Amino acid sequence: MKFSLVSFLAYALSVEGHAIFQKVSVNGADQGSLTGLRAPNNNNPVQDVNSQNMICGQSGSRSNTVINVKAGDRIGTWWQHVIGGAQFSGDPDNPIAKSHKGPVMAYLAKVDNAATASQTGLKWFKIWQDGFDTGSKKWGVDNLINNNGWVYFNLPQCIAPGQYLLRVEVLALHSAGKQGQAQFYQSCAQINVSGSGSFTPSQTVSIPGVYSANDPSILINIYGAQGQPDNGGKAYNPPGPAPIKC
Ligand SMILES: *[C@@H]1O[C@H](CO)[C@@H](O)[C@H](O)[C@H]1NC(C)=O
Ligand SMILES: [Cu+2]
Repeated sequence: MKFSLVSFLAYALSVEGHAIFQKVSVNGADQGSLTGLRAPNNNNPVQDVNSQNMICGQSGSRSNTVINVKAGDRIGTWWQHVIGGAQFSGDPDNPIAKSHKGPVMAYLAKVDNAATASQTGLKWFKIWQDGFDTGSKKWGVDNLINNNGWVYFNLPQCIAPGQYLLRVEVLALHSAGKQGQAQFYQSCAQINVSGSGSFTPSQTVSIPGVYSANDPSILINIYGAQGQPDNGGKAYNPPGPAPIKC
């Protein structure tokens, strides 16, 4: 019963502590608020893994811009509590509530025109993830908070040139001990990749479809015996496929 009390308290304290992926940087160059993004305009999580909102979040803003990048570039994605940043001065839940432990993951899907392509029926592959470090006891979300809302990763050098949707996802597991209570936050960036790579994935996944509500990475109690959010010291395997290796 201790476990459920702890997760209940974590939920009750953090019910408003959500976040939105709302800005991209490329090798440190800030692209501007909502530029090149398909992003929700509220910070409510998606909790139904079969919802179309799992793709790029609840429909909100949609940019006409496609961001030019090179394979291998260092991409930054910026997460804040509400669009624009903190909800109010001193907002303790910016960039996201500290309770919202969980992984951060990035997927790509090839499209003909990233500004106009439909986001349904695409073939996604994972390029990066930050799960849980059993040594430091830090989750991907902890690293996001420590970087003031920025999450950085490199676009794989091998990916083929062309346009893609880049979907970046935070999965908050603070209440995930109960089915349907894991919280998914995601937006998609519209990117045009140049380079000389030729990688095309041999295996892809559908979104929605890649996750199930009872996936052991999604229906999970992350609290140890003292109520600490360390997955009981065990390794954590983020849901979905492994990131590609170049
Ligand atoms: C995508 O990048 C290529 C290579 O740099 C460029 O020729 C093309 O115009 C770009 N397309 C868009 C839509 O920006
Ligand atoms: Cu939340």
